[in-house]
Amino acid sequence: MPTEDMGGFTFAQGLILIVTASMFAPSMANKDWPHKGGSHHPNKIIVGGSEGWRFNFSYTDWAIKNGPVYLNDTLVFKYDPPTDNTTIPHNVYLLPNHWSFLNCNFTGAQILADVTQGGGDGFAFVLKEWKPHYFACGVHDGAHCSFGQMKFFVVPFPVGSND
Ligand SMILES: [Cu+2]
Repeated sequence: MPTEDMGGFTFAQGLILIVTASMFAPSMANKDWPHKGGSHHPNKIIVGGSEGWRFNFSYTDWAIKNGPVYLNDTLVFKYDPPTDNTTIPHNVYLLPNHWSFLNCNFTGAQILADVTQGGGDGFAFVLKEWKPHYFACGVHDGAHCSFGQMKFFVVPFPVGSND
């Protein structure tokens, strides 16, 4: 039937529009995308820089100042394991969505690293997916997230091909 054909065609066109729009969105947010004159070498980024992963440091500010991240970049979380009572333990969770991020709600969150995994060279997480990644510390029922600013999100940009 012509009507159904028309409806299917329109739906397909709509999908193409959505996909095309989302493909070009990063180029508007980031002048460096896609990289020109060479491929992107994956970076290793220490979360918080010399501050590491700790209580009472704005990782949202840090993430903004750090600039764009790209697919296959590695985020490294460094925090001391709880060796004695003087060390405040931390961990790393991936929150499922923006609402859980805003509210520091860990329902459905995925633990990436426990309190022992931030020692030494730190816990390394490779950004493999083109989507928002919501990171947070889940210690004390999310108190480090809510009151200690231990949360941030990044959207790794795809890497442009060589020109
Ligand atoms: Cu913490």
